[in-house]
Amino acid sequence: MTSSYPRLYSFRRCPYAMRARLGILFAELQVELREIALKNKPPQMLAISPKGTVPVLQLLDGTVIEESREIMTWALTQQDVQGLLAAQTLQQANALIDKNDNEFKYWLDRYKYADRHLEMTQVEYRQKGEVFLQTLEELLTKNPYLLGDSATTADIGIMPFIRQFAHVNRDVFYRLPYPNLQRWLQDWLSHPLFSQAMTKFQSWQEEDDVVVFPAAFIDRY
Ligand SMILES: N[C@@H](CCC(=O)N[C@@H](CS)C(=O)NCC(=O)O)C(=O)O
Repeated sequence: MTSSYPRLYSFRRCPYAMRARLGILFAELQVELREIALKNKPPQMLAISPKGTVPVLQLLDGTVIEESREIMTWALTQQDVQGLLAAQTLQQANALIDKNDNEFKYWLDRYKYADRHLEMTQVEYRQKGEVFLQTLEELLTKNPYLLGDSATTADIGIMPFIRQFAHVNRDVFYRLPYPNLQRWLQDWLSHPLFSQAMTKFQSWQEEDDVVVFPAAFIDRY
């Protein structure tokens, strides 16, 4: 079936895909969502993006965007009512996301799957990850959001990864000395757009009707 929306291949629990969905929600756009299973990627997705990672966005003109940060930025470039791409913080936001993706994610994966990486203990992996948590804590000591009084791409681009880190062991996370980060994460977890980003969908099948995401816009939050 042809659709009049850009098409997003997504996986609910993937933090990169969460980043893309949050970008789309904050931009107040709608896309056609195809939920996939990582173990059974649809050939239609692999045909447009052979590297096989989610998220992937295909625009109406056929352009394919296959990096989560680019999808988030594309969405907010279409419309950015809340100023997440504010020029004065953009460079800093990109630097923080770089740190997240290139350094923190490495330790996060090892902390999460310490039993598969026996070079260090789980506590050591956690402590390596905490270096980034300390950076964020320091920023959040000054401001309610990472880079000021309102959300930027740094917040929505990084939050899904901090959530994953916290969820390795919530008791441990909430006992760590990062009260501002803990408050920030809690606020994001209860944010209506985050709840919307985590809507559950069945895995897409070719014969399915188009799933529009979001199905409706949230008026107030
Ligand atoms: N740099 C990519 C990374 C995306 C990524 O690694 N996604 C994971 C899921 S969270 C994936 O699709 N992995 C492929 C697989 O597990 O087969 C981005 O930012 O979009």
